[in-house]
Amino acid sequence: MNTGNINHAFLDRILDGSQTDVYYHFGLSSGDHLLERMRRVRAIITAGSGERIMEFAEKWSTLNGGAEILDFPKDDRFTARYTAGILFASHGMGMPSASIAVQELMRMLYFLKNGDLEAMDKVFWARVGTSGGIGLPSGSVVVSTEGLMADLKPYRLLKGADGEYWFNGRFPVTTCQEIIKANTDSGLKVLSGKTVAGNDFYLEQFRLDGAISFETPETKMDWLQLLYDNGVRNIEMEGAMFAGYLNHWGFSRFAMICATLLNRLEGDQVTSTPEQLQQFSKVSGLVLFNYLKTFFLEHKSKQPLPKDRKSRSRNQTGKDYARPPWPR
Ligand code: R2B
Ligand code: URA
Repeated sequence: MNTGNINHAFLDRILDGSQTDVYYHFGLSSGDHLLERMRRVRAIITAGSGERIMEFAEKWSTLNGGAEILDFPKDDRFTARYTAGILFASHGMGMPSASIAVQELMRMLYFLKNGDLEAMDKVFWARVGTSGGIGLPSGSVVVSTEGLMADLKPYRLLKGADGEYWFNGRFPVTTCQEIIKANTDSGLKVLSGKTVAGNDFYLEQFRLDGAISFETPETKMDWLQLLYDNGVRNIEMEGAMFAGYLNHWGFSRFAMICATLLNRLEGDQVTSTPEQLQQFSKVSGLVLFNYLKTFFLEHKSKQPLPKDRKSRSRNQTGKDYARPPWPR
C-alpha cells in the first residue's frame, strides 16, 4: 500500500472515534452496526447495475452454504450487499459516478480494517461489466491489463485552474493472469487487453449514432484502428479511474472483467436481443466466479480469515488504535 497517498489526516480521526464518517451515497456511517458485521471482508466486487449486485450476492451466498446476505439501508444511488466475506456494490455508469462509489468503499475498508494497511492490501477488488469489443466476437470477455482514456493516456482530473491530477491505469499482471488461468477450462473466450474508458457512451467512444456526433465513418474507423494497434481490445466507461485510484492507494490485487456486447468494427448500436444481452452479461460474472471459487472458496481452509473483531492494529502514523466505539 502507498501510505503517502492515503488521506490519514481524515481517515485516522474516524478510527480513533473523534469523528464519524458518513458514506453518504451508500446511506451508511462508520457508527452503523452493519459495518461491525463486515470486518472480515476479503473482496470488494463492483458492477454498474444494482440488479447484478443482488444476483452476485445471491450466488456467492449459495456457494457459501446460504450465508446471510446483509442489505445496505439505501439503494437510490448505489446498491450494496455483503455476504460471506465479499462486499458487492454497484457504481452506476461513468467515471464521475463510479469514482464516488470507489472513494466511499475505500473509506469503509480503511475503517473496517482499522487502518491496517497490510490487511487492506489482502483485499481483492474487481469491476465486472460490459463493453464494446474491438475486433472480437460479441460475448468475449476481456480482462484488462491497463485502463486508458480516449486519447490513450491515463486517467486524470482537473486540478482547478492549476493543471491536472494524473493516475496510473495499469492493472496488476499477476491478478489478470490468475483470472485467465482460473477460466482455462471454462469454454469461454477470455483474453487480456488494454481498455479505453470514454466519458460519454457516444462522443468519447466515437459513435456515429449519438444525438451529437462529431465523427465521420473514416475518423471513427481511424480511432478504432489506432486503439487496436495499441493493444486496446475493448471500450467501456470506468476502468481508467478504477485502476488509477486503486494504484494510487497502492493495492496489489484488483482487476476488471468485461464482456463485449458488440464488435465496434462492425457498428455502433447494441442490437442484440434481451436474451443475448443477458447471456453476454452472464459470461463476465462466470469469469469472476471461476476466479472467486479458486481463490476464496477452495483455498478457504488454507487461508484462515483474520480475526478482525479483536484485532488492534498499528497504522502508518505509528499510533496504536483500539477498536473504535460503535453502537452494538
Ligand atoms: C459499460 O456499459 C455502460 C454503458 O452502457 C457503462 O457503465 C460501461 O462502462
Ligand atoms: N458499454 C460501453 O461503454 N460501450 C459499449 O460499446 C458497450 C457497453
